[in-house]
Amino acid sequence: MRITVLAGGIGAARFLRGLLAVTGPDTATPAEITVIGNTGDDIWLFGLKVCPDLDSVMYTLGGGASDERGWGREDESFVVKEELAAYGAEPTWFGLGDRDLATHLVRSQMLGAGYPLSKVTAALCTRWKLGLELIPMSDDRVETHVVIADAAQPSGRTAIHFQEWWVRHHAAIPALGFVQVGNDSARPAPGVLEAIATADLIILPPSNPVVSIGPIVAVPGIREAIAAATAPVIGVSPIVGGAPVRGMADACLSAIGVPTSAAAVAEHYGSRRTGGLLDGWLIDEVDASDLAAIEGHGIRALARPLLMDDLPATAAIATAALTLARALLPR
Ligand code: FO1
Repeated sequence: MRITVLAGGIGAARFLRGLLAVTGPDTATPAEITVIGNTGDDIWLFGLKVCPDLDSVMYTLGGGASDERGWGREDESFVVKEELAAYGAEPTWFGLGDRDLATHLVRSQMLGAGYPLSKVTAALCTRWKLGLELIPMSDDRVETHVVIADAAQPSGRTAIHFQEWWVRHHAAIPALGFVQVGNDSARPAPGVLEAIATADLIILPPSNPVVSIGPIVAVPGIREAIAAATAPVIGVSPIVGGAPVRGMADACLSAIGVPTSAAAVAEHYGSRRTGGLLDGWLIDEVDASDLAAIEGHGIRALARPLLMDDLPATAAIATAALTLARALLPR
């Protein structure tokens, strides 16, 4: 079985650990997994290309992630960061760890030598042995920028890089919207459309619907490929009991006028029967009252515990996604 997963950062990386656990070669549902990673979070800093969501998946599945931070490397130090600050080199608000810097140095060196990001990602992943294939959504530069109010501007607005909004300002400045800079000329990376077209199952894990899944399906051609795919598309709600399980998806959803609820996110993604993304939607049992509303949008729904507290819990969520997909076959 071929499974294609559209992945953001931390939530997706944790879900993938559970999916790998239940689709290994000796399980009842062995699968080849391809992950299409979000690169809208990417940022150039000090001449280095940082790819937070790709690195979250790579480090988490490779066993090198800092579990408590959810990003960057375990056993990390920040000596270079301190030295940069001593020079007054900005930005000082982004925590580049010493071990993490090696990833950005290798990546930037290979990009500088002319390798596309997809080739660079494959090269970096040979060290980490993820047990699946990780492809960036595009080899072209696409960055999520956040529109905020700015009285100093004639338009009353300005845009800052997603990372400045997220890390420096903790998403505390109201976002008036999100812009995918560079998106118009971006193309899916090699293998992305094929991974969608040949999948037996497509999964949208519990990633941020706006700044993780959103940028991926905004790359010209990807949303259309998913709508046309023969595989069922199953999503896992990142919202439980009216709040994001982790991160600040509520700040992002409110910026685009979507309520922070499992049902509202399903409606935002839309049913594939009406040109949207989803055939099925996993919600937590606390949101079981939403089941009818979600089914009313033409999306099959299943209520299961969705908190990924440990590997068995996450594996159970992955199994529930496979179960829901089987209930939807044949399309
Ligand atoms: N997130 C923070 O909240 N503070 C940081 O200083 C920080 C540094 C950082 C460095 C490398 C990296 O790959 C990720 C980093 N992140 C940091 C997380 C990052 O902002 C998020 O992982 C995603 O961009 C949002 O999912």
